[in-house]
Formats: sequence, C-alpha cells, structure tokens
Amino acid sequence: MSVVGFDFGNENCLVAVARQRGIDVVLNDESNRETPAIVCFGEKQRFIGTAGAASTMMNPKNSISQIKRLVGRQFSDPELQRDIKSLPFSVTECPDGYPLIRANYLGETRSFTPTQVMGMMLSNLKGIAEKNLNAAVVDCCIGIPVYFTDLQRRAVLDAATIAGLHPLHLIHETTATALAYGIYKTDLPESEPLNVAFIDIGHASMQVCIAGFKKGQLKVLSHAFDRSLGGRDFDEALFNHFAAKFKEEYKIDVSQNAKACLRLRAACEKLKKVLSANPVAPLNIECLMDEKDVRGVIKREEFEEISIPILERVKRPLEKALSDAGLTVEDVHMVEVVGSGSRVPAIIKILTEFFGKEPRRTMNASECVSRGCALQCAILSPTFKVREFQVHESFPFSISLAWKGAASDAQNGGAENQQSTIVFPKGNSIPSVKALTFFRSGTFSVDVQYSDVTELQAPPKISTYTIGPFQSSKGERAKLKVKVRLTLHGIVSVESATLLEEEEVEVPVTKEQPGETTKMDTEAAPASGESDVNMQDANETSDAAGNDNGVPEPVQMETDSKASFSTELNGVEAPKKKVKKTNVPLTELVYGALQTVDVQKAVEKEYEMALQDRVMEETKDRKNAVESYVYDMRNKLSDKFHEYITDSEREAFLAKLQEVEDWLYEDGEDETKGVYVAKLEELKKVGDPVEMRYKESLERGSVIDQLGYCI
Ligand code: ATP
Ligand code: K
Ligand code: MG
Repeated sequence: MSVVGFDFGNENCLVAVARQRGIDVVLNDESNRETPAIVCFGEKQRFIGTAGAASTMMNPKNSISQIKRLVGRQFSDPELQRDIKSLPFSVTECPDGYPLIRANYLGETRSFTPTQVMGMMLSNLKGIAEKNLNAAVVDCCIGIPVYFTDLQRRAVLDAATIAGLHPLHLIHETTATALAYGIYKTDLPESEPLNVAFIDIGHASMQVCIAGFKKGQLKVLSHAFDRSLGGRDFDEALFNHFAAKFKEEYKIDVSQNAKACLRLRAACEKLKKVLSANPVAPLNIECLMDEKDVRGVIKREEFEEISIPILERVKRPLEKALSDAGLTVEDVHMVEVVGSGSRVPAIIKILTEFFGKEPRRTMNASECVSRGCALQCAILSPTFKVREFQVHESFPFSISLAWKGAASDAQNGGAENQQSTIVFPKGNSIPSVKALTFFRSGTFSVDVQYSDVTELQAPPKISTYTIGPFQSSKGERAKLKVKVRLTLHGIVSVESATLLEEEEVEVPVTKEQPGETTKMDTEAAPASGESDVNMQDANETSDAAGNDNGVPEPVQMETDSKASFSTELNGVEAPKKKVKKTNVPLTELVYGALQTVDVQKAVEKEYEMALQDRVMEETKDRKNAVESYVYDMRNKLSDKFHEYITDSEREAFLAKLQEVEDWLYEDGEDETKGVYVAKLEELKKVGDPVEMRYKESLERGSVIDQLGYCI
C-alpha cells in the first residue's frame, strides 16, 4: 500500500512519500521538487508538468494552467469569469452550465472538462511518486483548499479516479501544514493549548487556520480565507502597470497578443520575486511585440503602492479567523507563514503589525502541505507506524437539510412550504454522521444545501435525494430514519434511509437478520418528554388540520449513529418493542457532478491519451537510438572498428550512415516507432558483424595476455 501526499497547487505541485526513515519530498524527471500544474496539448501528444511549462511559450493557446481554479465551478461563476479573461486558452460553456476547456490536440479541436485536466495532472504526479517508490501508487492523500465547495471536492475525487488514484483523505491544505508542524513537536503542552496561526499565501488564494496544539493532538479552532488573494494578483498588478506603460511608451497593446501577454506576465512574476529581495528591479523583454524591445524598472515602494488594493485585503481573513476561534491577538502564541506567495515583504509587514509579533518561517514554505498530506496518509495506512497524533478538523461551512413540508395553517390551503434544519453547523467536526427522523406517508425528497452562501461562490443547493418508495405496515405515516454523512473529505451525502416499524411484541428479538435489506433490532421506547414525542405532537396537529401529507420534522439528531444504536440497545429497561428496520431506496442527484458513467468514460479516455503519450515518448526514444547509432558507429569505424572491416565495405557503410542521418532530418523526421526500429535493425545488420569481429579479437587478445605470450 502506497503512502503518498500530493499538494496540487494553482502553480506548483509537490509529491511527498513515506519511507522507512520518514517523509521525503521527491524529485520529478527534471530533478525538481516543484512540478508546474500545466497540461499542454500538442500535435502528437500531451506535455505535462515541467514539460508542459516548457511548451507553454511555443503553444500558449493549448497550454492549460490554473486548473485548480476551474474545477467544480459553474461557467457563470464570477470568479471563473474573471479568471478566464486572463487565460490564454479557450474556456466555453457547456449546455449544462459548466465550463469546458478547448484545445487543439492531435490535430483537432477537442473539449475537456477541468476535472479531466486535473486528472491528467494527477496522473503525472502519480507517475513521479511511482518512479521514486518503484511501486504502484493508488492510496494517497490530496491537499485541497479549505474553501472548496462540495462540488469541487467531488471533482477532485473524480480527477483522482481518472488518474487511477484512491484518496484516503482530501485534507485541507492548512490542516496538513498544521499536522506537519505539530507531529514533530515533542514539547507540546499537556493542558493549556499552544495556539498557532498558519497563514498560507499561494498563487491564487490565501488561507488562515488557527489551531490549538496539545501533547499528541491538534484541534482546528477556525478556518478563514480569501479565495482570490495570492501571488498571481501581484503579477497581475505589475502586468497592468507595465502594459499601460508600454502602450504609452512603445505604442503596443499586449492584450492583443496571447504570446506577448504570457511573456509579460512571466517577466512580471520574475520581477516580483526580485523585488522580494531587492529594493529595485529591472524588466527587459526583447521583441515583446511588433518587433519592439521593451525596458522598464520599478522600485519596491512603487510596487507596494500599486499593490495597495491587494494588500488591503490581507487583514480581513486574519480578523475572521481570530473572531471565529474566539481568540484575541494575545491568545495566538505563534504565527507561521507558508506558501511562496507570502514572500512579498509587504505581506510580512502586515502580518507583523496585525499579530504584534514577527511571523515565523520554521516550516518549509513550499513543501509543508505535501508533507502533511503524506503524514496523514501514513496515519491512515496500516503499513506505517506513526506517532499517536489526533487531528480534530473543523468543517468550514454550515450544511442544512431542506424539504417540502405542509403548512399547518389551514388558510394556506395546505400549500407546500420549505422547511430546513442545520445538520452540520460551521465548525462541525469532520467526519460526522447525523440521523434525522421523518414521518411520511409516501416518497419524498430532501435537499442538501449550504445554510449560508455569502462566504461561498456557489449555488445553495448541493444535492437532492429522493427517498422511497416505502410502505408502512399500518397504512399511516411511516417513521423513517435518514442518515446524513459528512465524510473525511468534507463531502455531505444522505447515506441511508431506514423504515422503522414498531411492533408491540413482549418478547424481545435480538439481532436477527432475515434478509439483506431487512434488519431486526430492539429499541427502547422513547421516554416521554423527549424531543421525538414533541415532534410527534406536531404531526398530530397537522393531522387534525386534515393534512395527510404529514409534516416531516427531525425528531432527533444524533451526533454519532453508532453511539446512538448502542444506547438504544443498552437502555432497554421499560416495555420492549420489536422494531423492524427496512432499508428504503435512495436516489441521489448531485448538481454539477459527473455521472459515474462519465467518470468511467474519462478513465478510458485518459488511458488512451496516456498510451498515445507513451507511444510518442517511445517513438522519440527509438528515433534518438537511430541517431546515436549513426554518430557512434561513424566514430568507431574510423577508430576501433577500422581494422575489422574492408575499405570498400567501410566506404559503403559510411555512405549508408550519412544517408540515414539525412533521412532523419528530412523524410524520416516524423516517422512511427516501427519505422525507427526497422531502420536501426537495417544498420545493425551491417554493423553487428563488424562489432562481433572486434569483440572476438578482444577476447583472443585477453586470452593471449592471460597466457603470457608476447606478440
Ligand atoms: P495555491 O496554494 O494557490 O494553490 P501554489 O501552492 O501553487 O498555489 P505556491 O507555490 O505556494 O502556490 O506559491 C506560488 C506563488 O508564489 C507564485 O505566485 C509565485 O510567483 C510566488 N513566489 C514564489 N517565490 C516568490 C518570491 N521570492 N517572492 C514573491 N513571490 C514569490
Ligand atoms: K504548492
Ligand atoms: Mg499552495
């Protein structure tokens, strides 16, 4: 079982693996720890990661970046709309309201969902892990921003499936960082927690997490974020500054030229990094547009001035995190800054002022997320023993369950009204299961939705579950227990619906399972005064109003279904009732999520594309083999092989080698793998006998040497 952690960044991805001696961030093929999150579609294959970044300038319109920004969002999402304006590739709206990425691939225009592209990138990262571990990688943990919606989380899971990965845990990036921070600390307090604020400023967003650490555990106290405050916003400010300047000075409008935009943006990013360490930085780009070379320079003060609109927003998530944690600045003992976007000195200045203390950088700012993910994976894996460390995670949103009820008010004419209840309030621990009891006479549906979308850029409705059909034996409203789960990934779903039928039988029946879907169990009669009795009262009222629709009301919400079952069993004292439990069918509709068949299709497509990439890599490899054979043989023919071939044969062979070399640059430039393999064979047919004669003579020579003869 593999133990791998992935940090899938907007700009950079990192892969960490667990080995016997600990967690290692591993190198990609180009010997870098960071792999750019770029998928470039080519005429014959895809280029992913570092190779993708290298192809971007040549092929900007087909180089897909900012993948993390695009997944699990509607096309109309204002943030997505803003993002795609500065992207060099085309993003269009699919009839279902979700975005599609258009790219020229294998000579034709193709469409890909952002999830698919994320799958491609994950597949590349998986390959990096596999090469380093020399083993197949399936189980993993993937870091996600805390602000990811239910749909975005589902999209990451689908992308993982496309890549052949099985995430054990989608973990919030800042929580992964907090875990990587705390698990190595041997001096954590026993009682009063050590409160640490983690601030991650990446390429596109800022996240804040305040966690309380005690010996062997961390508890997340609050999460806050700004989805659109990251390193790229500074690049954009510089970009706009210089684009305006160049328009004036050089009369060029870079916005009209995709490549010029890319080059200026890349130059601005470099400039920003220079400004992190220097008070002034120059910008020179040759032949940016219309054959014009451009020059510019900017001082750090000037950069900070044009960045004021961005810098002004840094404080808000800090304040939010503090107030949600119920802490004051004095209660925060330590401030840790991570994410490479935080290297802008003005940000550190703001953090220092806010917390009244210098933020620390004791963590490896670019690696900590991937390390935390690998640690979490190791904790969940049976193959690794990890120091006991509990992570108490907190869910960042409030989730409600909503359903159509019936108005008890007769004047309403029984018009259906919407009712809802918060199932998982903000700050709820992850994972969690809650059970609600409904009284209903026929098939009904419930919606899972965000209680508050002000902090989110998402439609309120997440999913709809249709529960039924079912039949109550007594012909009246049936009692149904609906279980709702908040998974380890922070995804909410209705997990099951159970029909509960009480039968007044004196003899308690214990754990008898007549069938797969029917379960018999004992249950204590509800004590009077308990909430379910009240709710039943409410139902009777609606009955009296002549409404047989029934008002479904949650009568109980149990924090842990397992725990509640055991209390039910243990609390058996008063008159016993036999409760027959029958599973009721559930139909799930998650808005915007890929259907299982679509994911399966995407898996197949990814397989095909990966095969194509491999064939192309092998083709290149075979072509290189022909080329190096030509050079190598030519050298040897004039050197060590010289004596083992007749002059005329040598002349002919050299001519043949020249002919093949010319062919490689002309007709044979773009051939199939098989053709290169055949070509090499053709050359070897002539070359091998020569090589053989040479080798034989060497062996003879060594025999002679051993025997000590002198020649
Ligand atoms: P996200 O966390 O948003 O998903 P990410 O994890 O890919 O993105 P990081 O790798 O943490 O982001 O940070 C990348 C950002 O950091 C880029 O915008 C990059 O320009 C910026 N950056 C890197 N080095 C420096 C530096 N020395 N000074 C300023 N900014 C820097
Ligand atoms: K990163
Ligand atoms: Mg990051």
